[in-house]
Amino acid sequence: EEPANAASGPGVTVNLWNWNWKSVAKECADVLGPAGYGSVQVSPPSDSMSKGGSVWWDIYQPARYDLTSKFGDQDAFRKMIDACHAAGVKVQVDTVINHMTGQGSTSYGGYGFSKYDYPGLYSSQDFHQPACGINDADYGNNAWRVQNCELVGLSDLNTGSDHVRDQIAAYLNKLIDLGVDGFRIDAAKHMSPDDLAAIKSRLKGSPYIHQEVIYGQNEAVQPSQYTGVGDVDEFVYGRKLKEQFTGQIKSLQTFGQSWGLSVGSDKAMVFVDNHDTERGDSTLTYKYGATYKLANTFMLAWPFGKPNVYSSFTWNDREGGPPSANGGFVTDTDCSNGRWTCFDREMSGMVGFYNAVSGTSVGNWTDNGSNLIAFSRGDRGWVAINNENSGVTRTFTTGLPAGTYPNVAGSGSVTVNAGGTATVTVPAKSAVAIRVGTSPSPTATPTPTPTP
Ligand code: LM2
Ligand code: CA
Repeated sequence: EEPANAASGPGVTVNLWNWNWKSVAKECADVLGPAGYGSVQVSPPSDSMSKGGSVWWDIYQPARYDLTSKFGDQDAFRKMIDACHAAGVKVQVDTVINHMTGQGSTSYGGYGFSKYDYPGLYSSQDFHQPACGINDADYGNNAWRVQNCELVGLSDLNTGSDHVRDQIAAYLNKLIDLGVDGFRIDAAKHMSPDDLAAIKSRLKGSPYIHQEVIYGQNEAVQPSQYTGVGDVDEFVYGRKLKEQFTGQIKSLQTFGQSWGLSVGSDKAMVFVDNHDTERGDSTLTYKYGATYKLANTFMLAWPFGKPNVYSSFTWNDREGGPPSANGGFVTDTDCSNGRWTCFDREMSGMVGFYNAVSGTSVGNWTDNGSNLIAFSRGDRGWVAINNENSGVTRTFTTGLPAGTYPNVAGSGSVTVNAGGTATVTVPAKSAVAIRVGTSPSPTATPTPTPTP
C-alpha cells in the first residue's frame, strides 16, 4: 500500500520552475501524485514585463496581478490547480510582491505600463520615494536600505502602506480563492518582517509560507528574523551539500543546524539548488549528473527541514529563457527532447521513501571513512549512498524486517535476512534505498513457504 501524500504541511515539494500550467497539470496527474509528492511549486503567475522569450527573468518584473503570464491564462491556471488537487498534490505559488518593473514596457497580457505607474493598480505614491538603489555594502550594515531601496533597479513597493498591503493581499487572496495552498515569497529579505506579517494577517485561511531570505554571514538582515511569519528558504543547506559531495561525504553523520545553517529544521525549506543558485557556483546543479542525484537522494533520506526538489529546463546561456513560441509563451514540457531536466521523475522513488520513513530517526550509521555512507530510518527504511568512483560491497545492518525490497533509489533489489542485515553492492556514484510498503521486485526469488 502506498503512503498517502502528506495530509498536513507541504510534504515533499517539487519546484517545476518555468513549466507552463498545462504541463504542470499533466505532471501532477501522471507523475507527482502517483509518486507521493505533497506539493508542487510553480513560477510567478502574474502578468509580467515581456522580453519576448529571450530571457527567463522577465517573470520577476510583475506588471499587474492578472493571471495572464507566459505560462498560461487564469483558466489554465485554475485547471492546473484542480488537476493537482485531484492527484493529491498541493500548489505553492512563487509571488513577487517586493517590487514591480525596472522600466516601462508591455506585458505578456498586452498591458502597457511605465516604471512607477501601473494603471488601475499602483502609481508613484505607492513606491518608496525618493528612490535609492541597494549597494553591495548595504547588506553588511544597513537593513533599512536593503528593505526600502531598489533591488537591481526594480520599483520598490512601499509595503509599509495600507493601500499597498491591501493590493498585495487582494492578489494573494485571489490565488487562495482559486485553490492555491502556499506561497514562496520572492525577495522577502527586501521587505521587513513586520510588513510581511501585516500582509499575512490579511490572508484567508493559513497558507503555507516560505520566504526567500538568502543567508549572508554578518549581514544586517538575517533569515531568523522571519521565522515568526513562516518558514525560510535555507540557502546554507545546498552550499554545505556541495562542499561535501564534491569532497567526501563521511562527515554528514552530524549534518544539521550546528553546521551553520541559518534556522532550525522546523523552520527550514531545504533544496540542493534553485533557479538562482543553479546559475551561480554555490550549489550543485543538474550539470553535476550523478553527484547531483546523490545529493538529492540524501536530502530526501536525511531528516532536516522540508525538502524541495528542483526540476526545470536545461541551459547553456545563463539568461536564456525556457523553450517558447509566439513571442515567449512557454511551450509544453517534453521530457524526451533534452530541453527539460524532468528531474522530479528521477526522484520519484525517494519521495515514497521520504513518506514511508516520516517521523523516524536515524540509526545504524556507517561510513567507509571516505565517500560511502549508509543509515536506517527506524525500522522503515535504509539507504546507502556511494559517492566513490568505484563500487563498494559490504554487509550492512539495515534494521528492516526480513524480505526482498526493490531499490527505490535506482534499480535492482536487496534481500534482508532474518537478522536485519543485507550484503549489498552499491555501484560507483549511486545509491541503494529500501523501505517498507514496497512489493518485491519481479526478479526477486520468492521466499519458500515453510511446511509445517
Ligand atoms: C529574486 N529573489 O529575491 C529572484 O529569485 C531572482 O531571480 C530575481 O532576479 C530577483 N529576486 C528579483 O525578483 C532576476 C534576475 C535579475 C533580473 C530580475 C528582474 O536574476 O537579473 O534583473 O530577475 O527581472 C533584470 C536585469 C538587471 C536589471 C533589472 C531591472 O538582469 O540587470 O537591473 O532586470 O531592469 C538594472
Ligand atoms: Ca523593498
